[in-house]
Amino acid sequence: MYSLMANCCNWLKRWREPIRKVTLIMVGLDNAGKTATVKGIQGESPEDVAPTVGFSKIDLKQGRFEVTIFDLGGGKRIRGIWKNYYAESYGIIFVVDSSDVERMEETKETMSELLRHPKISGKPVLVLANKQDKEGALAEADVIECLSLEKLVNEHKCLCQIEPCSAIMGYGKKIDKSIKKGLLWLLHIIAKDFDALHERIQKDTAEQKAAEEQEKRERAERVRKIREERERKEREEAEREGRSISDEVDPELVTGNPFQPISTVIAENEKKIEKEKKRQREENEKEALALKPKTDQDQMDSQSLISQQSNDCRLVEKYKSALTQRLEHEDENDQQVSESLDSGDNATLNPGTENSKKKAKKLKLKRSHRVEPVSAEETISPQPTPVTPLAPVGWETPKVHRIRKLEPLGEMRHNDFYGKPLPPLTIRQRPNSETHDVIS
Ligand code: G3D
Ligand code: MG
Repeated sequence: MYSLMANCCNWLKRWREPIRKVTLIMVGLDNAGKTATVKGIQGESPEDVAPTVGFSKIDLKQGRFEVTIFDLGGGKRIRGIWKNYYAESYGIIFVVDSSDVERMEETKETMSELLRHPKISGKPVLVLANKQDKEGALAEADVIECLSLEKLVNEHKCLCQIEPCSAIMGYGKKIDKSIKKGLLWLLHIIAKDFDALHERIQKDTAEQKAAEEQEKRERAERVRKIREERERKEREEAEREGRSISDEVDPELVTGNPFQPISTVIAENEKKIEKEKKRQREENEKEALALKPKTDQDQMDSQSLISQQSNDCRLVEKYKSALTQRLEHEDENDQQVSESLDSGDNATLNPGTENSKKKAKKLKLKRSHRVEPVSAEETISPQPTPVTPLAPVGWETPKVHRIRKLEPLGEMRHNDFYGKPLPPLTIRQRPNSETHDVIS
């Protein structure tokens, strides 16, 4: 009756206990059997396990505990990630390949480094001396000795339990009892001092988060500095090459949010197009303004040209009329002279009569050589002298440039087709002739 009452009290006590979330880490060298062990706990076959890349996680419920176990990769290169899980870990499961004596030293160093870590020291450690089914596997005592386990756990004040086991012996309910016993021991230790442990984990996790944030900021700062340095170099390069950096990078694109709603993008594009149109209109107006005075000037120039041309025409007309009058006047004179000549009034002719005859002859010649001005350009010089209609117009006999009499050819040098100098030309008299001939 008393024991029944005690059991009831214990059951009630446990029922009233809150559900506790506990995180555990499973570590150890690669090939020690960690994944096989985890799978066995989870109720899956531990055979044909693939090497763990990074980590795997399982969740299970054990009594009033919700347990999360992180199976962390044990390769030498990947062991660095272990420390990221130390802070939130309530306890440690360390798996040792008891059959691999050669790696005991490495196992010892790894365990020492683990227990030394400030976020691990003082926490409970379960050591699973795995692969006991294998021939030549070290017994529990030998493993303790090889790893100097007593010394290590005392140094770092870690409660420790070692369980010789075999992960491939069974899984689920048929799992190796040593594994189950070891897991229960660990959870029991954690439960015993749960509040203190929980407080520590909260504190360590907050510190780790702060450290991670700090690291993020530092990384962002490093990236910013690298980017600034790169932009500075690009600016310097652009300045050296004489091109504008704004042509290459649109600052709006860099600073703006790349994930804009489509309506915003369309509105912005419309604004840009409107701006561009406005700019073009302004430019066109400016060009039109710049062209206006030029047109006026052109008009003035053309007007002055027209007036000049009309002046020229007027001058030509004047010149023509003056010339016609002059010729008519001369014709009259000529007629008078010819009449007097025809009348045979030679006796009345004074010594100047002969001159008159010559003059008449000359005039006749002149008339036969009359030339009318063809165009203003031909007759009017660029700056014509003012011509009055009554003013006498020059009508001089055109100067005849006589071609000079050809001299007889003297000695001359000629070249042949190829440029070779030919013998000088000589003048020789033709036989039976007085004329000279040239014989080359
Ligand atoms: P790890 O996760 O620690 O790296 P694994 O180790 O769980 O991947 O196991 C590595 C190898 O050891 C596996 O074999 C696995 O089957 C085997 N193994 C795990 N536990 C035991 C055990 O208790 N006894 C024996 N004999 N073998 C075990 P493979 O051949 O798949 O590499
Ligand atoms: Mg593994």
